[in-house]
Amino acid sequence: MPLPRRLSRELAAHDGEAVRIAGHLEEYRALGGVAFALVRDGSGTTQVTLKKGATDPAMFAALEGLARESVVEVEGTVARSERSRRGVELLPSRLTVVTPAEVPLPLGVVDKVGADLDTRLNHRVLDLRKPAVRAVFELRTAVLAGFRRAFLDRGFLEVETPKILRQGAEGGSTLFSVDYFGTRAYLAQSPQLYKQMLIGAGFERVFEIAPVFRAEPSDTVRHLTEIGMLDAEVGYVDDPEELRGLLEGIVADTVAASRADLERRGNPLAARLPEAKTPFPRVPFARAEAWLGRPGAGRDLSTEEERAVAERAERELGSPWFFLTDFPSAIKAQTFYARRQEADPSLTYYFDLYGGTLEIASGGLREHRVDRLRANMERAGVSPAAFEGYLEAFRFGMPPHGGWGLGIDRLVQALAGLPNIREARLFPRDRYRLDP
Ligand code: AMO
Repeated sequence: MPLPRRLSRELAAHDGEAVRIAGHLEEYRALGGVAFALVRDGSGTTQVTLKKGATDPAMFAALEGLARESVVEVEGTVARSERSRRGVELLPSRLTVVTPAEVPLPLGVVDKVGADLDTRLNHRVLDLRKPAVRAVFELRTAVLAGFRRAFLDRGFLEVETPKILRQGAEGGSTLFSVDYFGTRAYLAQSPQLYKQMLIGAGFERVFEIAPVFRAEPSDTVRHLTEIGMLDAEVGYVDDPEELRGLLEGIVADTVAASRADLERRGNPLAARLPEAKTPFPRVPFARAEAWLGRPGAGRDLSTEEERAVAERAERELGSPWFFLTDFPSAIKAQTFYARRQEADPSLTYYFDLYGGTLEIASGGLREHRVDRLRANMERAGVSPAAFEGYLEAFRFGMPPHGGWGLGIDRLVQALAGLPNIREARLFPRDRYRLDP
């Protein structure tokens, strides 16, 4: 019977026992009579201590000649040790080299000098072995689990909508086309049309967590071409405040649950997560324009303007989270599904949610009356005939509804304080990157 495999984090509870560990050989250092091998697994690093006289000399020789990052298995006895980081060390009785690593490593895992992001992403598997990089994906796991919990607690159904479409919803310029058995199809930019159709199906509340695709040619620290999107749609809402209340509650619960989860794991990002205290401030778009000194310009914010507005909001309103509300209809003209305000049709019921200096989510009330929806499409230069399947959902009884789309990569970027969105995805896709 092989000994049970234990993770590094579990060893302290097994003092004096014979165990087996396995992982990547991070480092081997021989200092006269003793030598240390650091073996890293998914939970941390174990110090294996070899002692001349007590340890089989063949083991010293095997480790001496072994490349860093090889996978090894070590059997031995757990012993208390003041000097090791975890308070315990492993006194080895048997070493197996499972798979040796090649030399040289294209990217060091424990090097003090940081590599540039391109090199890191080119050799992402090695990069992901770094505990600080792995920590981001523990955060991402916690965020996804937190969202699922928050949606399920609020009575939402989780749905999966098609990603190969005949038509896009978010404007033609960012559509990727694919050859679909000789006809042209597109990769979904958003589940937008389908989540609305499910409200027509009487599903009341739906959410989806899935990738979407944007042929986004801009090379920035906040744009990707494959994005993790969290979409939600809610039926029988007539007030955008109800939507904003739901969204901020879900974000606040998710941040709190993520913090608790990371604290349990001892993940240092727990202390970084910005407080998400509800209600988040509301900033009407017109107020943001006044801040920028360009009232009524009627165009969307540039990246620099977004940042300026976010900094001002944080300074004046004391929250890194805030809603930018009441987007002008002129700016949302292409967003044909956006509903105009009854009292002032020059404004929509659309809003963005900011976290830090990043736009994290956007959403609002939808136009649920089919004649007005068709008129919006025509104004946007979109042919209603091309959207018959979507429009059918509106022709046979559609409740008033609304929802939002939240960029998970941007949220993780904001929560972890990452300078570049690429670091928030395992294997990011951008204008120039298709590998690995
Ligand atoms: P929108 O296009 O604003 O809205 O997208 C919603 C959120 O997705 C994120 N996002 C991106 N993140 C990284 N790279 C990109 N290229 C990128 N594009 C968008 C942002 C943004 O706030 N259907 C609507 C949502 C709705 O109305 O329900 C939509 O997709 O965080």
